[in-house]
Parts: sequence; structure tokens; C-alpha cells
Amino acid sequence: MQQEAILATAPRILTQAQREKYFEDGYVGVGSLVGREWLDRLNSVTADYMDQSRQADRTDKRFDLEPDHTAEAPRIRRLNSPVDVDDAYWEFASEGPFVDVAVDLLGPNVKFHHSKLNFKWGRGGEEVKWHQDIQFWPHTNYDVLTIGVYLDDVVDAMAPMGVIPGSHDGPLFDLYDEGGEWTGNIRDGDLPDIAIDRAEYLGGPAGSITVHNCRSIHGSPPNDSDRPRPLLLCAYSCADAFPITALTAKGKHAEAIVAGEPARWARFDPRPVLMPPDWSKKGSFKSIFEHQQREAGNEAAR
Ligand SMILES: O=C(O)CCC(=O)C(=O)O
Repeated sequence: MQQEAILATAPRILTQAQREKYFEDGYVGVGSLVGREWLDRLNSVTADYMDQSRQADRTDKRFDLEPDHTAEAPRIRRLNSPVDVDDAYWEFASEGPFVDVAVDLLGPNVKFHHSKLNFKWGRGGEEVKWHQDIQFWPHTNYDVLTIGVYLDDVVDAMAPMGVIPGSHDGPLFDLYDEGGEWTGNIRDGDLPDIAIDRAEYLGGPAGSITVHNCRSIHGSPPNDSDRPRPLLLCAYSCADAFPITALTAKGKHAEAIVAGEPARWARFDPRPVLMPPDWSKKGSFKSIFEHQQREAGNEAAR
């Protein structure tokens, strides 16, 4: 659906100004959008998984762990695909306010793509280097976005996610290094072209959301504060955007319609997309953290 047509329909949850900001800049942050009831439920299941991570001694399908994670002092980078792990996350992703946000920005027919819960632990939780998402999971068009909610208050010192305004309308960057290895981040040599000094960092009280288009350049620094910065992220697409790799094919809820109707026709955007490595072979996929930190692979989820 064209952005003019989307803007011409009444919004469900965002203001018109927030929708216009998303289309203009490629992202929008909204303070305190997710209510206390959802936050309490999500924080309660998240605390259980944080506890379970004590049993894990290395990154596996469920947990992406920092190298110095221990049972006594857990340091989780990511809970992989939370919607496949616990119904509370799926109910939130498929029935909660994210669906209304997605409809306000993508139109009435919306599919779920995948989810992740990035913890960015305190005292050095790892940075996410500047990147765009769509090269990880190419689709037939770019009406694909990710919505995140902070499960705790996030101030500037806690490394909120930063996004570069207008970058969704610019080029897609190469996420392979000069030697042809996938790194999942924009090359150092390309950084002078991306106006990092214009990045807007989206923090806020617990329940604040971030929304960014799949072409928007984004990232976040290490978390040098004392507290983790839990950000639950869910990606959605317009129903007529179809993935052209099999990355999420085994996800229980991948491609589930969460609003409106499925599409019979795929819509193609003429702009090219960089293809990621073939991650279809068991054990060949590494998380963004493992790629960006150049770690040896484990059997991580998407
Ligand atoms: O957690 C963040 O700050 C950024 C997340 C992100 O870009 C990703 O996981 O792809």
C-alpha cells in the first residue's frame, strides 16, 4: 500500500505526526506506548529465561551469550526468537499494540516475520555496529519494519538504539568485508558516507517503542551503565512483501498474518538487494553479534 493511502486512513494507535515522521525519516520513537500490564507479563517471563540461561555455558539455539557469561553472573546478548519460546511473547507480538503500530505504518494487511530480545547487558554489553536489516532477510519489497519495546527505563547512558534520519531512502550498503566475508555491519571505509553525527538515539521509560524501516541504518554503542537494556524486537511486513531466502522458514509463526488478509500477488520493488550467505545448512547461521564480533559459529537461531 502506498504511503499516501496509508496516511489517508485513520490511525489505530499512532498520531498522524508520528506516522509522517516514520515515512520522512525512516523511523520513529514513541514514549511509554506499551502499558504496564503487558510490561509486567513480558518482564515476568523474561526473568524466568534470564534464570534459565544460568544452565547454558555457550551460545545455543535459544540463548546468544557473551563470551564471559557464567551461571553466577549471566551475560545474555539475546534470547533468540522469543515468540517460539513462550506464548506470552507470541500473544504480545500477534495481539498487542505492535500490531496496531504495524497497521498504521504498513496498511491493513500485515505479516509477522521474526523476533528477538536483545539484552545489551550492563558494564560493557556489546555494541551493535551500524547496519541495515534487509540484507539479512531480503524481501520482494521494502515495506518491512522492526518494532522494539524497552522492557525497562532506558536513559542515554544505557546505549539506546540510534537511527540515521533519511537513510531508508539512501543506498543499501555492502555487509561483506573486503575479503568477501559476511560481517553484518557497514564497512569502516563506508562510514564517512553515512552521517553518523546525525543519528537520533531512541530511549525512554519502560514501554517506549522504536520503529525502523528495514533499509534504515541503525546500531547502538556498548552499554557502560550498570543495568541491562532489554529491547524486545519484532519484525513485520506488508502482506505482499515475501521473503526471498528461507531464513525464518522453520519459525513457528514466521509469515503468520496478524492483521487483514494474506496477499495472492507479490509486489516487487525495482531497487536491488544484497543477498546474505546461504544459511539454510544446519549450524551455518551465526547471530549478528557473532558475525560482528568475528566469533566462531554456534548453532544460533536467526
Ligand atoms: O539492540 C540494538 O540496539 C539494535 C538491534 C539490532 O539492530 C539488531 O538486533 O539487528
